Amino acid sequence: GPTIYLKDYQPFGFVVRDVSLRFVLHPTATRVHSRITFAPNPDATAPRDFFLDGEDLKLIEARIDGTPVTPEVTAEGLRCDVPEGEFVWETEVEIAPDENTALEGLYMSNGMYSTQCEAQGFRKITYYPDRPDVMSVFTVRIESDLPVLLSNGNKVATGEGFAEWHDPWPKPAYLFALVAGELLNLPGSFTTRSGKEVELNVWVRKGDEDKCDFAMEALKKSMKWDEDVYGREYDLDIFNIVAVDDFNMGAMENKGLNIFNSSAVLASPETATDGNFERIEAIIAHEYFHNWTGNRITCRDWFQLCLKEGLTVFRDSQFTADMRSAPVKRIGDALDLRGRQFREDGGPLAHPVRPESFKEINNFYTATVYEKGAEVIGMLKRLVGDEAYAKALDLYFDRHDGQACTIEDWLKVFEDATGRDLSQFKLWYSQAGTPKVTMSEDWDGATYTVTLKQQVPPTPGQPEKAPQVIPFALGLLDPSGKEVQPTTLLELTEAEQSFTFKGLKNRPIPSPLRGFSAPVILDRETTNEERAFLLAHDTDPFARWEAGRQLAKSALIAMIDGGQAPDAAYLDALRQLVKDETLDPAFRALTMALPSEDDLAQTFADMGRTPDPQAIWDGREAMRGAVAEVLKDDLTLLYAANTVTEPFRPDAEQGGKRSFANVILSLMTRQDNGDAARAQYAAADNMTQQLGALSALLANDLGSLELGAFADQWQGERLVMDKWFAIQVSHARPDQAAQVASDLTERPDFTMKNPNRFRAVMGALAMNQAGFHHASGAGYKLLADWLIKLDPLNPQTTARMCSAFQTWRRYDADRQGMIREELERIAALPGLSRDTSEMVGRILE
Ligand code: BAL
Ligand code: ZN
Repeated sequence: GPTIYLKDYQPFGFVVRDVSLRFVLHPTATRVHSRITFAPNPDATAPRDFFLDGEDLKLIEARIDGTPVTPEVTAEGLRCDVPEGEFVWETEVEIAPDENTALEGLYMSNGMYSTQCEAQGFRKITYYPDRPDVMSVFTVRIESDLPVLLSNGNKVATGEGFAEWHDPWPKPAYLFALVAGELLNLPGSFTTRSGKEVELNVWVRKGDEDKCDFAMEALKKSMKWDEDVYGREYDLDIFNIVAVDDFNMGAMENKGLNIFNSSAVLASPETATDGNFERIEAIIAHEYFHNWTGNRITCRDWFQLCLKEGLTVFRDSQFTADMRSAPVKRIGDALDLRGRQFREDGGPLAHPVRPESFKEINNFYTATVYEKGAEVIGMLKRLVGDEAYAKALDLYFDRHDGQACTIEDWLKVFEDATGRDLSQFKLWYSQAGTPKVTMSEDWDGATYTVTLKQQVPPTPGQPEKAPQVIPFALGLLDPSGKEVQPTTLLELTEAEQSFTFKGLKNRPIPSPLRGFSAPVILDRETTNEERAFLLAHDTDPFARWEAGRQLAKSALIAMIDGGQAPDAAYLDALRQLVKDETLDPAFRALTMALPSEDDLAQTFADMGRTPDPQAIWDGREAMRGAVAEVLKDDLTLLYAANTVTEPFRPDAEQGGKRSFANVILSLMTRQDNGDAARAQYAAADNMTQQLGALSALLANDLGSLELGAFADQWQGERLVMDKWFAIQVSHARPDQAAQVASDLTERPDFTMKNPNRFRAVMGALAMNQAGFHHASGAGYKLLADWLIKLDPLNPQTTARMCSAFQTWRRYDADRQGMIREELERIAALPGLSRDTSEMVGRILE
């Protein structure tokens, strides 16, 4: 397919005055009538070309001002001669939602109709200028015998077999949505700060109505938070959320009608873990926040995706930090960024936060656009300060409400609000790659000097990089552990820069990159003594956790690499920390978690070494055994102290205790042959404890009885069964992982048509690093086999899962050869989707 470039952007030749759609729903022959008023666009620069996007549509008829016309129709759309001035365009097309397995456009899922239009799904519904800078007011009439018929905006009419909706806010087609089905609603209401009453609904399939309360509460909290913190009020009479089982992403922010993957809505204590609850709260907030950052102000073109996604992720992370624990959230975000975004940034799929070209935009809903995009906003806020940030955001909403904008517009409001020149800062949007910051120090007895050097590595298509603006937060401790320099923001703008601190009595111990103040890799020579010191004394929770992590990593590397015994200093520091009652249990749980296999593999690669997945797996196992041994006299007490006895609440306090108790339980299981885990499993009245116990058992090759009981208990609950599928693959031993995954695909309840179920097995396989990268190559082959099967049905999910192969060049020649073979096998498939073809091509390049 052709490559599309940011530099080629041209406005559309026409404006859309209004859109009126009529759907006559039928599983295999839905009729879509459109009536659209077009007028010449005065801002258009090129000659006007009336081309409307359209894919997989059967054109029944087209009219201009009531007169039938015969457009030239291709696989991508249609072109037609049109009058000079304003005109009314009408079409009738036929589509087959039941045959739409790509889950893009209008499709059916378990008997209900649903849509997914972002990025370019609306063109599978009708002919339209399917681009975000074409905005219009939509009126939608749905005709069907199904009882619940929903679309965007406010409901204006309803009767036997039909409903009509009108959305007064001009929007791009990607925000269009339609839902029809036999659904039940949990109703609610919210009164906005100006006193407007908004009707709220969470719509679900029968049987799921008892799992909506948490989502409803999360929605209300989000609405309130956006008023309190950003001054943003909701702008329609009604806000609907719908849960759909078959969905490619987490959720979608369609105006007034958010559509969610059911895994991102449905929760009860019995069926959802604390992690699920937190994720649901964050996604509900994210989609709701899009109403202003995405919908009221949208993107001019898809290259600007980070304009809405980076900002909205940043907003939802602020929300979570406010609702839960800010330090725990920040550590989680750093883990996620390093695990997913740094990986992407360091490999063949690296691209700037604002990409400059693509073949398939669906491939750019990435950790870089989303999570690094959010980090960039966090840095901006840190650099200008909270007050200036708030001022700039107010200006953004004032100036650009109702517009389709660019990153230039975004940065201009910050420049205008603060007087700051952001031209160098803008490199964060255009240069790919994770900057490496090398820190060195000097102490002359009176002055402490910190020298920072930055280097942005070459990435595909970008061999040379310029220095970026890096906000580097630093604190200093004296040798007694007292903080002698509170957190100070150093602004690194040059390739190399020094910063001095005077008036110190002793050489200080630095606490660098506090709060993970920039998404960079810090390179600094240090000692394990110093790491242990920071782990014991640092006042900054992120830096403290980071010190522990570095200590763990260094101990693990020494074990894996040099066959050394587990580092006694690390084990001792850990023992102090886990027993420190002043520390949040969630923080202690995070500090006990070992660096992931993938993280260790990358660490070896960064040292210029070839990682051995099996050795890494063995090393982590040995370390867990050593930790269990050193804590063995403390485990029972720690477990008891962190066992929640009050009724279940899905909040940070209880969740933190449960997560810590589960970590302790997994260590106890190494010592007691599974007694404590079996007891927890039997007594559990919530999924966090049930799954935690099952996981502890499986990790120790115990728990086959519980695994069977779990399936019997939960066979009717799709989302819980997804966990059952995934946990077996995650805990399979390296030489068995591919076989376990393969066996699961033989079950009647495995289906690749449901992305959640597919990911539960294949995603878990890709995450089981030692299993996926097992020397037999069975993991590679199994994943490729299934990607080949899935691609004709669902290109989006297939393409996304290809990223499992993105780290392939860090491995040895045998593994690289096997992976190349699989990638080439996929690439050679006749009729391979544009999505998968682009991904495989980039990975192989
Ligand atoms: N806009 C796609 C889903 C999301 O980021 O909210
Ligand atoms: Zn989003």
